[in-house]
Amino acid sequence: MAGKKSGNAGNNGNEAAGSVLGTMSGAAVVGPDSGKKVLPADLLKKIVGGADLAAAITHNASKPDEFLRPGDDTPHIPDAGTIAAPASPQATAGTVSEAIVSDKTGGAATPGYNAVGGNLDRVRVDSGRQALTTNQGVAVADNQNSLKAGVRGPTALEDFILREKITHFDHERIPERVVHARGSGAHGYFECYKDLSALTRAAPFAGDGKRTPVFARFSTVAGGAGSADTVRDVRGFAVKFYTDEGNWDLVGNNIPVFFIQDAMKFPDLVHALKPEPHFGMPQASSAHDTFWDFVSLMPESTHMLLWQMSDRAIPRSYRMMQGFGVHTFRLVNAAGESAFCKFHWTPLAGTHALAWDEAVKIGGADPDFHRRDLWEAIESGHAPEWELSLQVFSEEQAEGFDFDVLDPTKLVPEELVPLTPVGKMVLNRNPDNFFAETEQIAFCTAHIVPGIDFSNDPLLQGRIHSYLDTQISRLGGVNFHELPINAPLAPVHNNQRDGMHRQAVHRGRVSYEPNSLGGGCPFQAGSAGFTSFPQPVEGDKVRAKPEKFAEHYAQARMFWNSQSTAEQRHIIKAFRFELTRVQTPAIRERVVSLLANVDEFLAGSVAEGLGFAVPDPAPEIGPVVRPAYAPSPALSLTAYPGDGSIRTRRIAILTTDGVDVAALSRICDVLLQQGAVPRVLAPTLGAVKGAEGKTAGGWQADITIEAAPSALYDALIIAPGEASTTSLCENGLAVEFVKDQYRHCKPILVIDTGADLLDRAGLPAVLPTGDADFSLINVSADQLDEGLAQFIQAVGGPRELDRETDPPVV
Ligand code: HDE
Repeated sequence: MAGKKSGNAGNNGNEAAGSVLGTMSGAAVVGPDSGKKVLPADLLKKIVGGADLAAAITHNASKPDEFLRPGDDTPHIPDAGTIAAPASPQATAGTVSEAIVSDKTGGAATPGYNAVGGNLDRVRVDSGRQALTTNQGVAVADNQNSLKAGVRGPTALEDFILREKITHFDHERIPERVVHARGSGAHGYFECYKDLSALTRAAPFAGDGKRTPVFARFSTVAGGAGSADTVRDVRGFAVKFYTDEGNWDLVGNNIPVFFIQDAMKFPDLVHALKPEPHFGMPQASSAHDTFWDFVSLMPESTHMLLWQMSDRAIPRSYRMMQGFGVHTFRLVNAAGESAFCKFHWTPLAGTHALAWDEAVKIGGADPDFHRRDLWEAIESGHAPEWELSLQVFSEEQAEGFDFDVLDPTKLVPEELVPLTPVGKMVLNRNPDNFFAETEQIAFCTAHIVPGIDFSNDPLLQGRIHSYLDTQISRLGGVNFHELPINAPLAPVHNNQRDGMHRQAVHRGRVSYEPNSLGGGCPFQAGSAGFTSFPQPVEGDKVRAKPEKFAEHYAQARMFWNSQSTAEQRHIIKAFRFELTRVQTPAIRERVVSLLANVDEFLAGSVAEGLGFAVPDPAPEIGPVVRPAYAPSPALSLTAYPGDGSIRTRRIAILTTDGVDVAALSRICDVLLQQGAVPRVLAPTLGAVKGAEGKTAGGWQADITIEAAPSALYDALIIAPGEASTTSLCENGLAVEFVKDQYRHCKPILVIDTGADLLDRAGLPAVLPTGDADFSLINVSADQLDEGLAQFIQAVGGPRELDRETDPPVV
């Protein structure tokens, strides 16, 4: 073709085509008159069109843009790549035979369209009314017997059906996540309240009321995939936004700070946290020597340790915990202006926690407690919601802070930078398939979109590498982005090719850029694409931390001082529990020496429980200025009580034969109207009989007292009925049930004779302080409605933590 114009008038292309036809020696010429090299029209279009495209792009016009010249503006954003429009679809085809259609091939690619992305409809499967087949689509006649040589003989090697089935089964498992293995997730959407384009050009914030589909996954950190949900642990809070400018993953936790300041220490932290390598224990728990050995030598962990020992680490529900992006991020608007930003998720249901004793008991009674809770809430139409708020601050403001905003062991107090609500997330659809969606979803901090950028937080910088890398082994190769749950809704077009499990069928011969044979496509987007914020960088190449990173205790103290008395009590008890399980005395003492830098009472109380005097405070790292912070009320769980509703709250109603049927019906009706989940518990399953021996208005026991202990319920009602109460008083399980409800500070409503069970359980009528216990409600039969109203208020409010004594009296 060199030196020749192609596709010009008067040239039907046959002549030119002659020299470029082939894959090597030239394709067979077909046509009505092959002697005259008359070519099929499609082939002509491909050859001539391709040559025209190549000729249209005479040189690489983007080249000069690659260089920064004196006086050039930064950020340096190149122009979009040059493209040329093909004269026909054939001009960019890999093969003209794409016009030949079969049931399998379908037609040719739609120009500019990648069918791998998009919604999940393209891969949904339902087998209703379908026969069983092999993976090759061959119908299976007998799914009961393997193929044998004689009915009592050996199995034949040729049994391809058995072998395919067993082989697939043998390979069903994939590696679990190295951390955050245990988790659960759901689909939903993010809705932006107001256009935020002045602040960021990020797609989810690009319009009033704009909705972006999301998938959120909540998780624990330490345990394996089969571990219990309610262990004491940090919770992961990861959200994938399928924005129209690509996927953005906000991979956060339910605690706003972290243990370490540099990615270099993450493998050490996780090795220390995970089961000890010699005997593989303990599962899903930080209460062992290696964890506390490590963190006690890492004073920067102190702040996070206080959060981890607080009730944050035993949430009542995934739906009732906050989420935090942890690191400082950047927002960038279309003009290239940038501000720093911290991300906060706040649950509309309020922040609520379990009692430690309760969390331990739930671990045995229902290890799937949080997974079930999320699933059931969505299934019953109570879609959980979180509000997203931003803390936005400038670089100049950040320089004035007492701490370094690049240090992930520090938070930005709300008193310094208030929260601005910007939108809400609603999770309203459960996955169809746990493995395909929740397990295969691949979150990655490197997944950001135009308008969002990283800060230089050294922990974040390391994460940018880690997540993509880990998915390669977890999901079996570099094409995990094509898994349906990971595929963006935004179109994907690039020159990345091949690799394990590739699904895309790329058309054409071009897989490089720049090109002319593909008309220059896919082309670099220039200012329409992602550009990194041009943050100036200075200084020597060095392995070190900035000075402000050396102060470790001021914010730990702020957190401690911001907790309610009950929360402080729980923190002390958690430290005592964990350190009691630590076997090495020197490690226990080292931890307390960190606490001695935070608060005298805290350190003293922990030390007392461990049977030693408070050691000297851990030595200072160097000359550091320790700022003094006022308590920050927002750091207490009590700051977010929720809307007081009892929707989705699980209420146990203890009954047995002889129950007052009318009262039971009324109780259930009222609770259902409130959106609560009443559960009738009785010693055995089956109909619960009323006083006259009749079936209780159709009420059946939902579950037995034995099968669903107290810890699984938010509150308790002891239904009235003389015979019923008498028999429950003789049932040790029922008595234990009542005691646990009291010990876990939950509301209890007793009606009429039900009060006998309170006496039998030895519950004090007033709080240890001598004040009335408004969550222990005792009414006569004719006051049922008033009692229920008070009960509903108590369930919707905080637990009656003033019941707690050390040791518990009940
Ligand atoms: Fe992660 N983290 N992490 N992490 N992380 C992973 O990625 C890592 C950190 C967080 O539901 C892994 O897909 C490094 C902070 C969540 O699938 C891995 C460092 C925060 C999830 C990884 C951190 C998190 C992960 C394991 C320090 C809160 C679960 C499997 C430099 C802001 C996401 C995987 C899900 C998962 C690495 C620290 C949150 C190995 C190297 C800080 C919520 O890539």
